[in-house]
Amino acid sequence: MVQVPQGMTVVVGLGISGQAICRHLSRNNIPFMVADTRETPPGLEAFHVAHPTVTVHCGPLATLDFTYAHEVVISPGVDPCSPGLNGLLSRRNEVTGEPVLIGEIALFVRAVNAPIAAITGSNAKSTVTTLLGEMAAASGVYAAVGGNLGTPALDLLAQHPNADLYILELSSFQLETTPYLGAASVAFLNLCEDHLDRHGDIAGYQAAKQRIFLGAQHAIVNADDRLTWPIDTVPALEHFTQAQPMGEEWGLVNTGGEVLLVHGSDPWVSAKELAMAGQHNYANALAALAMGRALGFSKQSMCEALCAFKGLAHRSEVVAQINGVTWVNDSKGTNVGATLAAINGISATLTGKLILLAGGVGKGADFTPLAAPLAECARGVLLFGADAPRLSAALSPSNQVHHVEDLYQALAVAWQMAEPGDCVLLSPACASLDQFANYQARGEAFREWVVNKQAGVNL
Ligand code: UMA
Ligand code: ADP
Repeated sequence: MVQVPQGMTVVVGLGISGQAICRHLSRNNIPFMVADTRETPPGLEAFHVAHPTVTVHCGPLATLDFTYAHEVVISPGVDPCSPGLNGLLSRRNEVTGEPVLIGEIALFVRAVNAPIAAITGSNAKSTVTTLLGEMAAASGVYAAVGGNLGTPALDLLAQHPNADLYILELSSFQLETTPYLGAASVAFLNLCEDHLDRHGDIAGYQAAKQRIFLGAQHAIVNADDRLTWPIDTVPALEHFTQAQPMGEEWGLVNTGGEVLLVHGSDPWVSAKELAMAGQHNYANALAALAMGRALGFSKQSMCEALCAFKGLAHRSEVVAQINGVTWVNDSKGTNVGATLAAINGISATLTGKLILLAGGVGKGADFTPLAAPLAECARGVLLFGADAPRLSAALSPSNQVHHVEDLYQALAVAWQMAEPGDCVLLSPACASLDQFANYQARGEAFREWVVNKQAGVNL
C-alpha cells in the first residue's frame, strides 16, 4: 500500500481532462500527485518531461491509501465507485465541508470569475454548445467554448482569462463529480438510455445530469421529455417543445405551410431559413435561442448566427445529393435516441423513402423504439457490425431488413436500392468501435465513399 502524503491533492487519470487538471494545479502552486489505473497511461513520458517533480502512481487505485489526501480530483472516464475510491464518496473536507472526491468542473467553478452557460442531455449537446458560441460571437460577447467538447474546461480559463462568458458542454460523468455549478443559464436537452454501464440505470443517469441545475439562475428544458425537468426549483425556468407552444414556451407554429420558431406568441425565425438539416434541429435551435436571450444576446444577431450555422460534421450532415438522392452522415448517432431523432427529423421533409445504415456496438440498448418509425418511412434497413443480430431481432418484418458485412457493403446496396427523393442515412444507433477507431472514422469512411461515387469513381 502506498500512502498519499498529508495534504496532497491526487489527480486520478492522465487523459485529456487529467492533464488539464494538472496544468491548473501547477499554475496555482497546489501540490499534487497523479494516479492512473493503467500500467502505462498514454502520454506518461511527455507528462514526466512537463512535470518532472510530480509523482505518478500507475496501477490499481486500491493500492493507494488516500487517508491523508487533501482532495481527490477524478477524470470523467473514471467511475467514482471504482475499487479504491468508494471509501472517499462520503468524506468531506473538515475545514471547508466540501466533498473530498471531486472532478474537473468543481475546480473550474472555484476559479472562474465570469458567468457560466452549461449544456447537457443525452444528445445534441455539442450542436447546441457550438451554436450558442456562434450566437455569442455574433452578439459581440467574448465567449470561451469547450468542456466535454473541444478544449477542457480548465484550459479555457488559462487560454481565455478575460472571457465575458464560459460556455460548457457537460457530460453526466463530469456533472456526477460537480458539487455546485451556479451557472447563469443551463439547458437539459433530452434523456435516453446511454452510459447505463456506468450509472446503473436511467434514474442514476438522470440524477447525475440533474446536477446541472445546482445554483442555476435560468434553465431551459424539454417540454416533450419530462426526464429533463428539474426536481428542485430553478428561479427562471423555461420549456421548449417541438409542437405548438403553450403560454410562454419556445416552440413551433405552422402558419399557412410555413413553420416558425416562436417564443410564446413572438415569432423569431422561419424554419426554412435554417441551414441545419432535419426537424430535430429545430429543438436545438430553440434551446440555444432561449439561453442566448436569458444571457442578454441580441435577437437579430442570434437569428443571423442560427441561419448561418450548418451544424457539426457527423451530425445529420448532408454530404451530397446524387441523382435526386440525399446522402446524410449522422455517424454521431451512437444511441437509439439520436437515431430516432435523425429518422423522424429527416423523414419529415422527404418526398421519397429512407434507407437506414445502422449497427456496431449497441451497449445493451433496447432497439425496439426504432421499429415503428422505420415501418412508416424506410425503403430498407441495412445492418452491419457486432450487434446487427440484436438490432434485427428488435425490428419487424415490415422494416425491410438486410444483413451486410460492413459499412462499405451497406453503401453499395443502398446505391442500388435508392430512388429519386430518397435519403440514405448513416445513423447507426451504436458505437463504432467493433469496425472503426471512432465515430469520426466511420463518418469519414461514409463521406469518402459518397464523394468518390459522386465523382464517378468505380467502387
Ligand atoms: N482510464 C483508465 N484509468 C484511469 C483513467 C482513465 O482506464 O486512471 C480510461 C477511462 O476508463 C476511459 C479513458 O481512459 O476509457 C479516458 O478517460 P479519461 O477520463 O482520461 O478521458 P479524457 O481523455 O480526460 O477525456 C475526457 C472525456 N472523456 C470521457 O468522459 C470518457 C472527453 O469526452 C472530454 O472531451 C475530455 O475529458 C475533456 O473534457 C469524450 C467522451 O467520449 C469526447 N465523452 C463522453 C460522451 O460524450 O459520451 C462522456
Ligand atoms: P452530443 O454532444 O450530446 O453527443 P451532438 O450534437 O454531437 O450531441 O449530436 C449527437 C447525435 O444526436 C447526432 O447523431 C444528432 O443527429 C443527434 N441529435 C441532434 N439533435 C437531437 C435532438 N434534438 N434530439 C435527439 N438527438 C439529436
